[in-house]
Amino acid sequence: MQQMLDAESPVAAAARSLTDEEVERFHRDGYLLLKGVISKEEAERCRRYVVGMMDPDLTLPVPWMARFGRIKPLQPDFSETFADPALIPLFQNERLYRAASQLLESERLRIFDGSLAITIRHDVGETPYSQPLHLDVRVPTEVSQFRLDMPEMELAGCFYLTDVRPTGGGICVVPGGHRLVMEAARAHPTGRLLHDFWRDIKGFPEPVEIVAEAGDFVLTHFLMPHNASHNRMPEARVAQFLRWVRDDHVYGQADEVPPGHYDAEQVATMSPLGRRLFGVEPWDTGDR
Ligand SMILES: O=C(O)CCC(=O)C(=O)O
Ligand SMILES: [Fe+2]
Repeated sequence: MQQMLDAESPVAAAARSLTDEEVERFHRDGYLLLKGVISKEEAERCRRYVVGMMDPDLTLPVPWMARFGRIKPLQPDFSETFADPALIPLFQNERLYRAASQLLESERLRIFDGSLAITIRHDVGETPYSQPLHLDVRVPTEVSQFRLDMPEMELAGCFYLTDVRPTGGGICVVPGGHRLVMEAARAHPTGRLLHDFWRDIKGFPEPVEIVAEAGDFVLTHFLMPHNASHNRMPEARVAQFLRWVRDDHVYGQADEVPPGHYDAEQVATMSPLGRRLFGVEPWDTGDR
């Protein structure tokens, strides 16, 4: 039994997947474009699955949102996570896990988010963007200041499941913007509260759209100001969003998962690494 656990241990397989140069670039720019994290075929399989969630008559279920051509599937309880068995391979991608481990400086990570977006063409709007520049962070709004340490940190990002050409609805980031956020927050006693709790950031440099291909992953620092561009292109952009924290995350994201939270089919699709990332199994089983 012990041997079986050892053989299955995701940690034994965990090695660096980013070069020193990439780690340096991540710290400098606050993001990295990782090319070909999944194959084009796998991206296409996932794209079809996500687009297939839409009713053929284009009825959008009541909880779903549609803003400026950006269609966001939501669960009946308005939660945004889609850990469907067909999409679980994206969550437990080994190369991404290793990159996240390097940047979060721990092998004991938890994964979450799993939200989806289908961005269809949108022909109007004065700015190139469909959202204000913002942060999405787990730091509660009751907390007045960021800690700026590893147990607070999150990594974020998205899989492109379609090729994204310029003005094709891509995610937009401010190169080095995470450092501007840290500077601004540090200089203010209630740094968490600035810019309407960082939901509407004003006065920052213009974000740049990430142009990339199906199967690429855009990895971002959690303090990276970002938004999405309007899709002015004929093709829909399809993306899946993921986030990682360490298992000592201070704001509860790595809390225990209640038994039965994931059904048997979901658990059966999870790899040993996946079961730990989803919190179905604790990190301290097996030989580490
Ligand atoms: O669609 C995107 O690429 C980014 C969307 C985003 O940042 C958000 O909805 O919070
Ligand atoms: Fe966002």
